[in-house]
Amino acid sequence: WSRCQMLNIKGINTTVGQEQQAGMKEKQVLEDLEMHLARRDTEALFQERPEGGNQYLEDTLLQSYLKAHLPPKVLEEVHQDLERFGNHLLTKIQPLGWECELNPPVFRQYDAWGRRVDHIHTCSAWRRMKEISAEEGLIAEAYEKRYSNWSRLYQAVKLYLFSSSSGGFNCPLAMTDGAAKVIESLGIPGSLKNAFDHLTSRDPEKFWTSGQWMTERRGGSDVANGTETVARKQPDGTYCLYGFKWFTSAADSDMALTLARIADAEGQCTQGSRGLSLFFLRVRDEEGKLNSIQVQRLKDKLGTRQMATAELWLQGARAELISAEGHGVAAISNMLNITRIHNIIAAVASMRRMISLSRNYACKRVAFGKLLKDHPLHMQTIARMEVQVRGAFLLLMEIVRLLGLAETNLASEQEQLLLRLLIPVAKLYTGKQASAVAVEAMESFGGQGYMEDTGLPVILRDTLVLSIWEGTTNILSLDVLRSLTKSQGEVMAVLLSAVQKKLELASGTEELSPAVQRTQEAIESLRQFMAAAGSEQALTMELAARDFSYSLARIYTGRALLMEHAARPDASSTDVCAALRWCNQELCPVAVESGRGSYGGGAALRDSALVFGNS
Ligand code: UCC
Repeated sequence: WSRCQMLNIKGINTTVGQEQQAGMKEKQVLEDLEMHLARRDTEALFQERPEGGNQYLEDTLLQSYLKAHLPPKVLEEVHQDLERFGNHLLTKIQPLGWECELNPPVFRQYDAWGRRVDHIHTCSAWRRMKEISAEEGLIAEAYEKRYSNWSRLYQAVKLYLFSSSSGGFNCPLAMTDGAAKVIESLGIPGSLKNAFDHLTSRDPEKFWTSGQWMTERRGGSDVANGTETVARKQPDGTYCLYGFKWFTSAADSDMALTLARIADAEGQCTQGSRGLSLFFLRVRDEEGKLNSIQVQRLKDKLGTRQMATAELWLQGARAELISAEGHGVAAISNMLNITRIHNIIAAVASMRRMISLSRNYACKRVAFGKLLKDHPLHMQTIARMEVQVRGAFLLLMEIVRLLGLAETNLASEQEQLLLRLLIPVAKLYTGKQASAVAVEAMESFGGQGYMEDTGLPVILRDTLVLSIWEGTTNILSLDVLRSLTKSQGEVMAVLLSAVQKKLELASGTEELSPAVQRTQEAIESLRQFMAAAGSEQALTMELAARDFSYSLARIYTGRALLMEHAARPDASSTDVCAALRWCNQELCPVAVESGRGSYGGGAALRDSALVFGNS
């Protein structure tokens, strides 16, 4: 029956008397089918792969931002370098990044003769990334300050382009930058001059990377109570560190900054935050021997597998005290703020990469008789992601612009306060955005997005960590409150007045008026919430911290950044469209939730009942 059916499908009539002829035709059809299947075997590519080009040249928002902000002379030089770097990324660095993914680090504890070696073997592509980082000045640029306050922004742009091709090398770079920043903020003391020179070197032979060893067995968020490592003073003034560092990223680094509690003559340590001091140490000596450190094992992580994260026993590791005693957290917060900015860079970069690939695929993939780009619903989905990444990108640029001003003593007190507030706000917001966008973009490839060898799942996996390390969303929401408390609320006044000023600027552009209006309404709601929250208990503010931080991120991004960009005389219709679309979302979730009484009396009990199902 099926044979007849097959022949009928092919239009062959099998009436009596024609069997012989039909038999020949049948043979022919079967041969055709076989041929077709055989050809499919040899045709490896039956869908075109999405491809990116020169990331810099393809990124119109980045180019228009640089054009709008950089002095012409700086722009000219930077443009040339970024165009070259974009080509370098495409032809050389991206393939190396993929090699890093395929050859994750391997840990060998003993050699063939039973000697303990604790060797972390990294692939040649990973080691090449280190050289490239030096050659490209990915850390040096920020410290040489060739372009004064614009150097930091320029460095961030290079890191943004590098990030999603770096095969995870953006992680050691984040900590290296953080360590250089700590040393710089200490005034580059003589004993750390050598380390600073290595961290900021453009010479691949000389360049060092740094670790940031903060997390111990009791966890990574509550550093004040979780740090057990003890520092014992030595006759020469150095210290020996004893403890267990539970999560040390880029464990192949040359040096590290870490926290420990100094033991007094009786061996007693001060507990809590005030007992923590900051130390510098080399991981290995000149002969490559570990500094009284044992590697217990490498972590088995969901993502960032290209990078060796280890558990380390410090068994008397020689270290130098570099903060005032008991001021370790405040000292390392300089590092944290830099690594948090790198986290924002990685978040924006991964969103940009996923959307670029999705956009490219939409121009190649045919479904239901036409290209994906001609399906309005598909394009609406990509457009929504594009608005997200645009907002996040401008928020990132705002932060590194402010950081550049602060580092060249050009920032006002208000700008410094704004920077302190925006770092946790942007880190927590973009960390969440990036995962959501990566999942959405993955879906835009259909089943192919789920295939390991397309490289897309790698981007998703590596993005998921961005809301976890360097402070989870809730920890950073509390950090937002910390910055408010420390400035006695002044930072909010600064933020709101900055928003107001920019809104006035945007009011001159007729098309932006709906967005201006929505932002005004959101600011008013935020003000009302703040006024009411002032008389509430601390618990109310704690419960509101996450929604409050989201509100700041959405209002500031919508105002500042998307509207300011769209109000430029040479703004494109896309810039205007992005600002309007951004303001179509709920800009002030904290007001909505407070209207529902979600933070009011008994909120914590209600939440607990909801979670545990108690009546
Ligand atoms: O290590 C990790 C993995 C490494 C991987 C790195 C890769 C990065 C790649 C990025 C992209 C590719 S993850 C480590 C994760 N751990 C954290 O991020 C820590 C999370 N926990 C916190 O942030 C907490 O809030 C703590 C530790 C800061 C809380 O400590 P305390 O001691 O309880 O907090 P205090 O008492 O409020 O703050 C102590 C001092 C205060 O200064 P003083 O003493 O002068 O009044 C604070 O103002 O520290 C100051 N401070 C800050 N200053 C605290 N936070 C900050 C801040 N963010 N900026 C400025």
